[in-house]
Amino acid sequence: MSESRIHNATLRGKIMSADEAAALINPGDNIGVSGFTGSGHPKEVPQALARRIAAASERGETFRVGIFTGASTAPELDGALFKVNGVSMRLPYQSDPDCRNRINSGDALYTDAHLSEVAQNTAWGHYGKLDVALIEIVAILEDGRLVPSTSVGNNPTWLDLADRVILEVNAGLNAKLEGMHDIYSVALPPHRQPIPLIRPDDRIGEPYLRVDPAKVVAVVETDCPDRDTQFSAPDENSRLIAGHILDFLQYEVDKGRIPANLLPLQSGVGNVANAVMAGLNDGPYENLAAYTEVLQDGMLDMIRSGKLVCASATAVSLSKEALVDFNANLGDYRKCIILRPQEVSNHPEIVRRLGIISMNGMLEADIYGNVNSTHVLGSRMMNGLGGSGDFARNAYLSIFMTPSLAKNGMLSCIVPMVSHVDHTEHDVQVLVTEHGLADLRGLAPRQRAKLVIEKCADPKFRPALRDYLARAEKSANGQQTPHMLGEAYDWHLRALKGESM
Ligand code: 0RQ
Repeated sequence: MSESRIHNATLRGKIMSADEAAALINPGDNIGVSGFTGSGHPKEVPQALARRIAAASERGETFRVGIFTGASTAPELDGALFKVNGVSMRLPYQSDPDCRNRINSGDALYTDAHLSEVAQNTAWGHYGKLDVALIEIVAILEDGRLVPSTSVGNNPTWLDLADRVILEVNAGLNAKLEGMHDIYSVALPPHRQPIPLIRPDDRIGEPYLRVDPAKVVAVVETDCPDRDTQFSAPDENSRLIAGHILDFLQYEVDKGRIPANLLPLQSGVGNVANAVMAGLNDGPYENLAAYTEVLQDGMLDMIRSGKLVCASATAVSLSKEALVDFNANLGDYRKCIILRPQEVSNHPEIVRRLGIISMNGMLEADIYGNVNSTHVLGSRMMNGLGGSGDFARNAYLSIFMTPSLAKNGMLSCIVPMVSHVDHTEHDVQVLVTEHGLADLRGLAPRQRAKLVIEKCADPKFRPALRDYLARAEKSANGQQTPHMLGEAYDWHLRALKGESM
C-alpha cells in the first residue's frame, strides 16, 4: 500500500504501527482529530491509545487527553476512548453513548459550540493549546500534500495549529475521493476578507490539505471502512412531517417568495431529514442545490435522480448500501459533491448570502417558538448543538421539526417554556410536527402561541396548553409574552417524577 498511497519519500520514512504512534501521545495532550458524523475519523491510533490508557489505569496511573473533533465520530474513537474514561475534555458535537454517559456523569467536561466557530475559537486559544493533530487521509502526494478523507471538518486548523501531527492513511477508502474537496482557509480578524463563494458549487480553494512535514511524527497505514449510518425506512411521523414541509415550500414557490428550484437546502441528520429529501426527490422540483454540513443517503438519491445538481458539505455520512453505490460511482458523484472545511460549510456569511432553507431536528419547542435541541429535561446532554445554530440564525427559512410526542407519549415536545434554549424565538421561523406546520414569521408572541398549540401540539396535550396560555394571559405576568413563572416548568417536573407531562 505504501507504494500506491504514500508518494512522499520523507513521510514514507515515518511509517510506523498504530501502537508506536499512540506512544507519541502524552498524558494531558489536547488532540485535534479528524471526523464528522461517523466519517473520516482516525480508526487505529485512537484504539491503540485507548489500550495504553487502560494499561496505565491498571498500573494506577492517570492518563487522560482532550479530544477536539469536527463533530461526532464512531466506536473506534469516541467509543474506545470514553469506555476507558480516557477523555478529560471533549468538543464539539458527539453522539456516542459512552461519550454521552461520561459527559452526563461528570467524568468528562464537554464544551458545546457552533460548529463554524470551533476553528477560530481554537486559534484564539479558548480551549487551550493543541498538542497533536491526528488526521485520517486517503493518500499523500509526492510533494507532501494530503488527499482528504470522507470529511474535512476542522482538519486544516488542526494541521496548522498542532505541534505534532499523526497521519492515518486509509487504503480502505476510495482513492477517487481526490478532487472532491475544496480547502479554503478563513483568516482571523483583522485580516479576514469576504469569502468569495457566491454559489453553492463555487470552488474557492484547492483540493488538498497541507502540512509542514517537519511536524509529522508518524504515518500509520490503515485499511478500514467508515462507520455506516443506519437509516430505517421513514416512519409515519417522518412522512407526515416531510409532507407538511413540502406543502409549505410549494406554497412559498406559488407566492413567488422562493424560486421554482427552491433555495439551497441544509438538512440536519436523521430519519426525518432523510424523509424530507425522499419527498423532494418525488416532488416536482428540478435543479436543486444543497449547502449543508452532512450529506446523507437522501441527498445521494437526489443526485442520482438528477434532481440535486450540486451538494456542498463537510462530510459524507452514508448507510452501508449507499456507500456501495457511492464508491462504485464516485467518479460521477465527484462532479457535483464538494467537501469543505466546516468553517466554510457552516459559515454564517455564506448561509445569509445564499438564503438557505434550513431544516433541523429538535427535542422540544415552547409555545412562543424557542427551541431546545440539546438538553433532555433541561439538564441531560443529548448530542450537542452541532451546526443547527450556524444555519438557523442566518437562513432565509429556518425550520425545526420533531414528532409531537416522545417516550411513548409521556412527553409533549411542545411545552409552555423550553427547559433549555438553543435557538431563540428570533431564530425559529417554522415549527413542524406530524400534526401540522406553524409559520411563525411576522407574528407576535401571543399569535405564535395559539398557532403552535393548534398546529403542532398533540391533541391530548392541547387542552392543557390552551389552559396555560389563557391563564397566563389573564395573570399579572401576562404581558408581551404571557407566562406564569411558578408553573412554567410543572410539565418538566412531572416528567422528572416519571409521570406524563
Ligand atoms: O431518545 O434515543 O433514548 O430513544 O431524543 O429523538 O425523535 O429519534 O430524533 O434522531 O431526529 O434527534 C434534537 C437529538 C433529535 C437531533 C435531536 C428523545 C427521543 C430519543 C432522539 P432515545 P428522535 P432525532 C446537523 C444539525 C442538534 C444538532 C443539529 C440533534 C432521542 O436532531 O442532535 O441539529 N440536534 N445538528 O426519545 C426528552 C423530549 C424529547 C426527547 C425526543 N422532548 N424530551 N427526550 N427525545 N424528544 C448535524 C450536525 O450538526 C452534525
